[in-house]
Amino acid sequence: APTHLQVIATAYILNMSDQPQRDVKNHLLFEIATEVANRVGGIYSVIKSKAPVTTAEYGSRYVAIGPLNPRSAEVEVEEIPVPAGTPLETTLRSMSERGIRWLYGRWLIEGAPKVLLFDTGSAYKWLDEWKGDLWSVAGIPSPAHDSEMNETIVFGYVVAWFLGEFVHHEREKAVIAHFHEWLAGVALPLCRKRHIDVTTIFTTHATLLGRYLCAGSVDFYNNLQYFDVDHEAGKRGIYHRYCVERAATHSADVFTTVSHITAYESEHLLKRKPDGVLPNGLNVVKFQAMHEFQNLHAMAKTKINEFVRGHFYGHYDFDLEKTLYFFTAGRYEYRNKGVDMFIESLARLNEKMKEAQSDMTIVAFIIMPAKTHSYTVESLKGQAVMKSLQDTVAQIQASIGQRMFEHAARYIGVPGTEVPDASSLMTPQEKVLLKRRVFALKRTTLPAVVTHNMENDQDDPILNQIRRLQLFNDSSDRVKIVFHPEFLNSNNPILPLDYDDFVRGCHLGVFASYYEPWGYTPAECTVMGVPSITTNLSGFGCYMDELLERPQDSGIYIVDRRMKSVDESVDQLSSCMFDYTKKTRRERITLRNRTERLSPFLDWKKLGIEYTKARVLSLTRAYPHAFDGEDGDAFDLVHRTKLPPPMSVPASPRSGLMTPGDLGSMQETMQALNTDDYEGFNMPGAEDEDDHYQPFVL
Ligand code: G6P
Ligand code: 1S3
Repeated sequence: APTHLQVIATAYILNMSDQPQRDVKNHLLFEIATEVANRVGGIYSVIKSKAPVTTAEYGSRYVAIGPLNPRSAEVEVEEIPVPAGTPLETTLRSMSERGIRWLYGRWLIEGAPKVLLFDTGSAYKWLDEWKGDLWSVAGIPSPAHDSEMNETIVFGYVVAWFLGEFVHHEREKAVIAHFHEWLAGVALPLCRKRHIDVTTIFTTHATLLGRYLCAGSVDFYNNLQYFDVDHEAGKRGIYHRYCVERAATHSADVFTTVSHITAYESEHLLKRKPDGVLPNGLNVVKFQAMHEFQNLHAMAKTKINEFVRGHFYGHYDFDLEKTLYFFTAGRYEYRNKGVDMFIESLARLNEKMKEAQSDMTIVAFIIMPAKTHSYTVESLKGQAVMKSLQDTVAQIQASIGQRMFEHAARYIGVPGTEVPDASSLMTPQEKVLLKRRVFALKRTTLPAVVTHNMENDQDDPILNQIRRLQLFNDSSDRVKIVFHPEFLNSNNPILPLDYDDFVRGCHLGVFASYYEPWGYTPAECTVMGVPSITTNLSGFGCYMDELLERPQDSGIYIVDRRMKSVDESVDQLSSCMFDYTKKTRRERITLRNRTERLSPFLDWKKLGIEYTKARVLSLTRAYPHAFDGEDGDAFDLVHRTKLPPPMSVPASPRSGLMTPGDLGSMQETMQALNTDDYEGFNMPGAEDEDDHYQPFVL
C-alpha cells in the first residue's frame, strides 16, 4: 500500500507549469498558530485582539487554523457547517475520508473569525513516517521523547497536507498562509519542498535560543553576533527545535518579527534579516469621556483596598489614602521578565522611602503562576476576619440607625431631648461583639509575602530573593510585598478581580524585562490609562521610545538595561518608582489621562496595516507578474482596506503619522524588492560587525 506521503505526492505536489494564474486581489488568508482559540500566552492575545480588523478586511476569506484542544474549543468555538460546494468542503471531506478529524466553527470573540482546528491525535499513526520525511527533505532530526516536537511535526504535516490539497481544488484565488512561531512552523519547509502554490509569511514572536540564552547568565545582547548557534542549541538539548525554527524562517516568502530588537536578534540567531516588523496591537475600547476610565480606576482600587485590609489584618497601620499599588505580572520567567530586578529595586525603594521618612506606603504585587497546593490558611483567614468585622459593623450600624430614628420620632417637645446621648447609642452587647471581632484581628506573625502554599517553597527564586532582602512586610517597611502565584479572575476567593480590573485599580505596572520581544503587559496598562515602567530591551519599550519625544511625560518610563550595569539599572528603576511616590493625587490623575491618550498608537486599527503590508509583499514575491502594469499596483491592496482612523487625538508623537512598520521599511522592501534592509537596532558592537549574511533570495 502506498504511504501517506506517496498519496500526497502523486495527487498534490504540482508541477510548476501546472500552476494556475491566481487572482491576487481577492486572495484568501489562512493564519496558522497553535494558540488559535487556545490560550497559552501572547500569541493568543495577538490573534484574538487582531480578529476584528482582520475580519473587517477579509470577511469570509479569512480562516484561522490551529490544533484542536477540546477543552478550550468547547467554550470558545461554536461549530458551524463548512460552506457547501467550496474547495474547503472538498478538501476537508477528503481529509476526513483518510481519518483526519477537525472542527470548523466560529470563534466566539469580537470579529467572530472562522476557525479550523485539526485534531492532531487523529494523525499520530503517521508520526514515524513524517519524522523520516522531515529528516530527508529538511535535514531536521526528531528525538523520540520530545512530545512537543512530535506535536509540532504532526500539526505541521496536517497543515501542509491541507494547504496542498486546498490549492489543488481552489484554482482561482491566491492563498496566503501566515504562520506564527516555530510551533506552527513545520509546514513552511514542506510548502516550499512540495511547491505548494501558496505564498507564505512566518512571524516569530521570540527566538528559541534567545529565550534560553537570556534565562541563563550570559551577556546576551553584547554577544549576539558571536554565538555558535548550533553548538548553543545542542548544549541546551533544543537543536531539533531550533532546526524547525530556522527552516521555517528560511522557507517563508516573507519573514517578520514583532519588534526591531527581535529583528536584530533573529538576524543573528536565525541568520535571516526580517523583511519587516509587525508590532502587536490591542483592540482598544475607547470611552466617550475621560472620567469614565478614571472612575473605573477608583472602583477597582476599592476592591484591592478590601483585599489589602484583610491581607494585612493585625498590621494594618497604614493609610489607604496614602497607599499606592505597584505590580508586575506575566509568565513565571524570573530573569527574562525582570522579576529579579523588580524585587531588588523594591528593596532599594524601601530604603529610600524610610530615609526620606515618607508617609506613603507601596503594596507591590507579583502576579505570576507557579506550582502551588492551595491558598494559605492565613490569607483566607485574613479576608474572613475582615469580612466578619465588616458584617458586625454593618449590623450595629443598622441598629444604631434604628434607635436614633425611634428616639427622634418620639420627640414631644422636651428641650434637650432632640438628639440621643452618643454614649448610649451602642448597647453593652454590641460593644462586646465589636471587641470580639477586633480581638480576632490579633496575630503574632507578620503578613505573609505569598498568598499560597508553594509546591517548592524553598527553591522558589522569587521567595528566596524576598528572604535575602528581608522584605517581610514589617510595620516599618514602606514597601510591602504580595506574591500571588496564580493568575487572577473574578472568582478568586481573596482578590476577586479579573486581571484587567486589577490593572485598572493599580497605580503603576513595572515590567523590568531582560528578554521581551514585544511585551503585552505594559501595552495593556497604557490602553487602560495606567502608567508603566518597561525597559529598552523590550519591543514595546523601544517602540514607545521611537515614537515619543518624552515618553516619561505620558507615563511610559523606560529603564536602560542596555548601556547601564545591572546595579545602575536597579538604581534607575528604584529612583523612578520613588519619584512616582512623590506625586500628588492630582498629578497621578493627570498622568493617567496622558497615558490613556497613547492608546490609538497601540490600536490594531493603526498597527493592522503592517500585517497588510506584509501580505502584499508576500503576494508580490510569489506572483510578481500580477503586479505588472497600471492596474497592478501593490499599494492598491493596502489602500483598499479602509480602516477607520483612531478615535481620539493622540499625544504628540515624534514623527507624525509614522507607523512602526515604516521604521521596519516594509514599504521600502516593497518598492525595491531587491533590498534586504530594515532599520536595525544600534546594539553594542552592531555598527562594527560585518554584514556577512546573505539576503533571502526569491
Ligand atoms: C480617579 C477618580 C477620582 C479618585 C482618583 C484616585 O481619578 O475619578 O475620584 O480620587 O481616581 O486616584 P489615586 O491615584 O489616588 O488612586
Ligand atoms: C511572546 O510571548 P512571551 O511572553 O514568551 O510573544 C508575545 C506576543 O507577540 C510577546 O508580547 C512577548 O514579548 C513574547 O514573549
